[in-house]
Amino acid sequence: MLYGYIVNPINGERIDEALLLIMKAPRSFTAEDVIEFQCHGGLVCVQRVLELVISEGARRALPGEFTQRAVLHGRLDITRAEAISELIGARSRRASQLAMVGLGGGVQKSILGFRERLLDQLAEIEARVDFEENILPVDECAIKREVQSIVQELIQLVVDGRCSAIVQRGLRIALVGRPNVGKSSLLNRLSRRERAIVTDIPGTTRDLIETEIILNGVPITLLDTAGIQVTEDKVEKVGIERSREAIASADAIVLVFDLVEGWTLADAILLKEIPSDVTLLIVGNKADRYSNKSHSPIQLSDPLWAMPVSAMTGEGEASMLTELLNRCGAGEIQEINLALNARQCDLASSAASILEQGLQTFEDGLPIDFFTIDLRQAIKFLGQITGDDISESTLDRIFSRFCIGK
Ligand SMILES: Nc1nc2c(ncn2[C@@H]2O[C@H](COP(=O)(O)OP(=O)(O)OP(=O)(O)O)[C@@H](O)[C@H]2O)c(=O)[nH]1
Ligand SMILES: [Mg+2]
Repeated sequence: MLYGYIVNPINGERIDEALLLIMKAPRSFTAEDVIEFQCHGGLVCVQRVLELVISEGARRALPGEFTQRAVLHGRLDITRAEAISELIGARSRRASQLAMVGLGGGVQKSILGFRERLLDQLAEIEARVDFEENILPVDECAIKREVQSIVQELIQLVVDGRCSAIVQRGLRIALVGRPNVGKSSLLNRLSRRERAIVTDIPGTTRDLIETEIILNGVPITLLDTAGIQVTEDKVEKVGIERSREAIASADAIVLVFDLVEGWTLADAILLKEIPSDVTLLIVGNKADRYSNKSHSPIQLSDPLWAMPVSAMTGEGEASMLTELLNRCGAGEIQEINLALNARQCDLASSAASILEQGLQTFEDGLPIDFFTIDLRQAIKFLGQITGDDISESTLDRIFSRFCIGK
C-alpha cells in the first residue's frame, strides 16, 4: 500500500491525499491486476479523482463488470455472483441471510448435487447400452425411484424459491376502508411510530402515506390511504383518487372496517371495488370496544371472514399479521434455508418437468435409452444454473441488473 498525493499532471495541482492499494493477479476480486485508490470520501474529492483517471485513459466499469470478470476468471460461479447482487439489494436481515447462503456456495452445492445424481443414473443406463452382454440388466425400478425423488426435491426447491422472492422483493400492502375506521391508527401501530395523523374527524388522511416495516423478515411498504366516501371536498377527492390508484398497485389489500358499526353496506360496496386477483384481508378494527372478546375470525357473510384487531390496544395484531403473511404466500419463510432466485427457479422447474415427462418412458414401456435424452436435457438445465452451460447473452442479462461499480 502506497501513501501520497493525487496530482493533476497538467498543472501540478494536488487533488487529494490518498492511499494506493496494489493487488496483483490472481489475488484480487476479479483475479486480474487491480489498483485501488482510497481517497477522502467526500463527493467532490471522489468525483475529481475519477475525472482525472478517466482523462488519463481509464473508463467507468459497466454494471456488474467486476463481478462478471470474477466469474469469467473462475473466481466465482454464477450463483455466488447473483448472491452478491442479492446481498447488496437485501431489504431485510432475512433477505441478507438467504443471500449469504448463496454467496457461501449453498445454491451451487445443492444444484451440483442433483446434477451428480442424474449423471449417475445416466451412466447406469448408458453402460448397459454400450456393454449389454457383460453386465446385469438395468434396475429400472431403482432409476425410476431415484429420479422421482429428485423431481420432488427440485419442486420443493422451486416452491421455496418463489416464496423467498417475497423476502427479496418485498410487498406493497395498502390499508383501505371508509373514513374513520382506523386505517391511520393501524399504520401507526404496525410501524411503531406516529407516522400518520389520527383524529376522530372523518376524512383526516388526504394524501397517500407510505412507511417501510419488516414483518417476519419480509420488507413491507405499508400504504395508508384516504378513507373512501362520497365527498364534495376538492382535496379529499384527489386523496380518494390516490386511494384507488394504491388499490391498483398493491400486492395485497387490508380492508378495514369498524367493528362497533359492524359490516355496513358501504363496506360491502367498497369491497366490490377491489380487484378479485389481489390478495385481500378484511380486518374489523376497534375490537377493544367490541363485545365478543375472542380473537378468532368473525364471519361476515358466506364466504367473507374478518380478523378482529384493535389499533388502540394491539389485541389481535399477531393473528392478523400471521394471516396476512400466509395469504401473501410468505408464511413459510422462516423455514426456508436455500433460496433460488427467479432465473434459477425457472431452470430447476424446467429440469423437474422434463424428468417427469421422461418418467413416462417407463410407463409407456419404451426402451430405456429413450430416457437418456430427457436426462441429458435436465442435466443441461441444472448446468445453466451454476453457469457451466450458460450463454453469453444470459451472462450479460444477469450482470446488467447489478449496480455500477460492483
Ligand atoms: N376504540 C378504538 N378507537 C380507535 C381504534 N382505532 C382508531 N380509533 C379511533 O378512530 C378514530 C379514527 O381513526 P383514524 O386512524 O384517523 O381513522 P382513518 O381510517 O385513518 O380515518 P380517515 O383518515 O379519516 O379515513 C380516531 O378517533 C381513533 O382514535 C381502535 O382500535 N379502538
Ligand atoms: Mg387516516
